[in-house]
Amino acid sequence: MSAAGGGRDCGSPVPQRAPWSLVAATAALCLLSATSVRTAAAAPMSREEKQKLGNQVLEMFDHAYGNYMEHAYPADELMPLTCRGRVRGQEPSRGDVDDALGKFSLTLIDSLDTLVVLNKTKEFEDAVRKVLRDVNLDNDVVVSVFETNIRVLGGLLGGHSLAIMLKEKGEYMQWYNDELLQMAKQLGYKLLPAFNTTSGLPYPRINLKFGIRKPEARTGTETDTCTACAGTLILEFAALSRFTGATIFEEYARKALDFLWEKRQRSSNLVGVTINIHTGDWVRKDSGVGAGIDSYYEYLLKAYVLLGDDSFLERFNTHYNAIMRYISQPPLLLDVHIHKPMLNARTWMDALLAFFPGLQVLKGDIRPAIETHEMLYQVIKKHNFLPEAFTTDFRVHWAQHPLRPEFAESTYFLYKATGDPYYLEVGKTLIENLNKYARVPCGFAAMKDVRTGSHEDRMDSFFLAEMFKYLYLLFADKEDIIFDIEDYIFTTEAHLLPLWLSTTNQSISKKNTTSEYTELDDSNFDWTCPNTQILFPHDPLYAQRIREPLKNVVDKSCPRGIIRVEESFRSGAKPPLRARDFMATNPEHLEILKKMGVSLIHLKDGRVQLVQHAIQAASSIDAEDGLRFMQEMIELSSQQQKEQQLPPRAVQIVSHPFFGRVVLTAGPAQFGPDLSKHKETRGFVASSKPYNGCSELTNPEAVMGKIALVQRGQCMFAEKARNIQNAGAIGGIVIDDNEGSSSDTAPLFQMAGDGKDTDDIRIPMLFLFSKEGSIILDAIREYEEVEVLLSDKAKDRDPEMDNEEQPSSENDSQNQSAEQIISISPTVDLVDQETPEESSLNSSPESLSPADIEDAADVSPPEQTSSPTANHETPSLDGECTDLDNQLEEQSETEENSSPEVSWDKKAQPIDSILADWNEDIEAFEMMEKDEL
Ligand code: DMJ
Repeated sequence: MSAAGGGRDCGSPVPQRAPWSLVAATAALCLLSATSVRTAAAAPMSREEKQKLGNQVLEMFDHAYGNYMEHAYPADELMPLTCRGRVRGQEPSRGDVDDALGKFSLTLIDSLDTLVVLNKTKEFEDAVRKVLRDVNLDNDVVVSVFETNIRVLGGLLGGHSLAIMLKEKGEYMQWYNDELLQMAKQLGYKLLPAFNTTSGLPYPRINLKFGIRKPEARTGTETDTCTACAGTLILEFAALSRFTGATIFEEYARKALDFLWEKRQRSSNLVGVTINIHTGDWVRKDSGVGAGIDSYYEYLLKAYVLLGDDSFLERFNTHYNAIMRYISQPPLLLDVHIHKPMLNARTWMDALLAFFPGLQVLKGDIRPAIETHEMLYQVIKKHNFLPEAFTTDFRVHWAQHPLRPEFAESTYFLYKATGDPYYLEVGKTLIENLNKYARVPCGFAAMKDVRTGSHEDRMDSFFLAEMFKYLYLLFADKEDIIFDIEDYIFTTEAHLLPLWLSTTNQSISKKNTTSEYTELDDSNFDWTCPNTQILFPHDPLYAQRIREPLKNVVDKSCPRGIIRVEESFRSGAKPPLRARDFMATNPEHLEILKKMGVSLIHLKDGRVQLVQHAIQAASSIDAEDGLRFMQEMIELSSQQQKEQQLPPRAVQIVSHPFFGRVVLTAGPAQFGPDLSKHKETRGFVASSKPYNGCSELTNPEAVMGKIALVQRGQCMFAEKARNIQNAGAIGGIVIDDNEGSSSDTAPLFQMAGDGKDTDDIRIPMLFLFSKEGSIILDAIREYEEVEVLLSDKAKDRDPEMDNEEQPSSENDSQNQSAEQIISISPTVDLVDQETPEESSLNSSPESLSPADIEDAADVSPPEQTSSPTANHETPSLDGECTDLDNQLEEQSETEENSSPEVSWDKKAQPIDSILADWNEDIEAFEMMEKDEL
């Protein structure tokens, strides 16, 4: 079925279920006629250029997939920095994120249908044979039910869908006899025991071999799961049922969805982030469209499209109205509390919500989709990638970026809906950034820190399943794809399921239709497709006009508060006191605090501590304001702590064959020159003798003019620095002696001084964990001459990098190195530490169990006690615009100007305040990990 011939009569009410199998159900649903509209704002892209970009995507896919197959397969994922497979149990655990790895060649399965979309039919045929020959689904491994469903079950079903399509065409896959489907069914049965709860919500994890509960299973004691984890099953499970005729899968997935719907917060119609699978109580009552919830909404709308069941559309529309009412604050999408939806729950957004504009296209709500997408694009332009989380004033909140596809997905759907070539340019930027910053000799590496450009030894399977599909489709014309993409719907992992399933084995939906929906009023049935004539009324500049007012939204942004203006003024009352405006010396503020039940305790060290007793508030409204004030203060305090930390640094390997492509995350030193102030140092590396650098070097000739490598331990960092400096080294890298340690799994820290004056240390020193250090040591073994750049962020890659086959001559490199050695002037950096060798840079959330932490912000009246500690000074956010270009620089300046106590001495801070500061990040981080961020 072609898009143009799509069956639905967009624009006229269709009160019965539409024959969805006839409807173009890619996310461009009902909007495809708009593709003929071309805006004048962005110059149209020629067919040649589109083809060139499409070919570039193919080459990039080959680089990623080829390296996986060559160096990692049959392992689940490629580790692109060390060029080997990630085998669970053989690498240090990364926590929940490893639950996607089931020793089932995850990346191969997740890539199956991408091969067909990219027209690599021969490779697809080979890949299917490999899956059938090599993959074992019966491993004694505990895996995430959610991840296994979307990546593996979805991957097998997507592979099956395209295998039967190819077979029917008569050229490829003639031998295929539903073998992938049989594997999918086997896997489906393996997942079913997870649903053995009274609620019908699945346990979050399952042992592939032993299921749940049995002692050997090592799982089944969990009480909570995320909403997306329980609500993102219906497409794969229904497809499995309809393909095989085994109704049980669709039944189970429907039951879980019915339960979530039943538990929605009835006045706001929102759902929380985590739910108790036994009681159905919301465990986390914050609600957004990103981590933990995202694909629940996606699956409601897509289940309607795939299965044609009205109840799913009704539910989706109900939630969507709530989202647009409370969460959407264009161009932002901000989490709120389900019970108090006018209250924002945080001041930052996570990267997963970047899929939402794509979903809005499917819904047909283009304007907010354009707005949010534009905002996200500007954040990307600032940092090259979308940081894992960023604040409402667009500063980096969590700096990593695991090559997520969501933004590319939304870009593709917006292009389909608007035909605006602007979105092709956006795609081109994504391609350029991936090649420039993430491409390494052995694949593409996730960004460890978008600010420094450092890498993580990780290439997630979704990068192949989704990113390349969306980028390729963005530039492809109809004839570039060997089948009609509009006959399929994309799952959340971009696997393709055929729309004809809507008319196959429908008995299940009939059997399970509940009568509950009659209670809802008709306005929830948004039956009609948006009329593209109205959406784009002969106006080729439609999208451009929506983007225009937002064009500087990131650059010109001032820090935002977390309370909405309209709410503050709703009652005509004076807006409540904002944490960022609070001054402990302002008598009016103190009065307001008192009314809100917040008392101020002056600590001996000059700071103040805030404690709230809701029961002491003048009224329940004041108590609520107090609660909100405390939440703001906790966020502010946590933000300030982050800003007061030294950001991580980068060690970039610039010599052949790396040419700047491999960037390692390094811990900074509190002494030596400040690398953020254009003091980067470039030089060849040499090991010190003794390797611990704790005494005068016996090989000064080897380290002279070079960057000396020393091993951690046995003496102070500053002592090592002095010894290598005396031997003539121009910089130093301390490598952790703790074998196997890695910045992937351990919190980075900064190297402290030795309690004495460290002004005499004039060379930069950086710290690498053992795994990152061994990348340099391995390179020395293999290439002897290894040159690195020590800096605050990765610099543009060398021109040689463009020709990886052409190693630069040794002399050239040496000349470059000589030219680029920066003269080092003495700088006084930061403060002495009481701590003997190191101080923590990160709060090390891993070391704290969430159960140990009281959630100060969540304690309910009447006896709420929250105690963030604030400085006497008004927080520096006051009305000033932060120039993001200078953000890191400003950050360093703040560090230099800040008092030691404020910057470093966490010991002086009350423990509950620190815990409260950490708590939100820990919770959200864990949640994101669980949700496979
Ligand atoms: C993918 O596995 C899926 O898109 C999922 O729904 C969310 N996260 C990842 C990619 O970021």
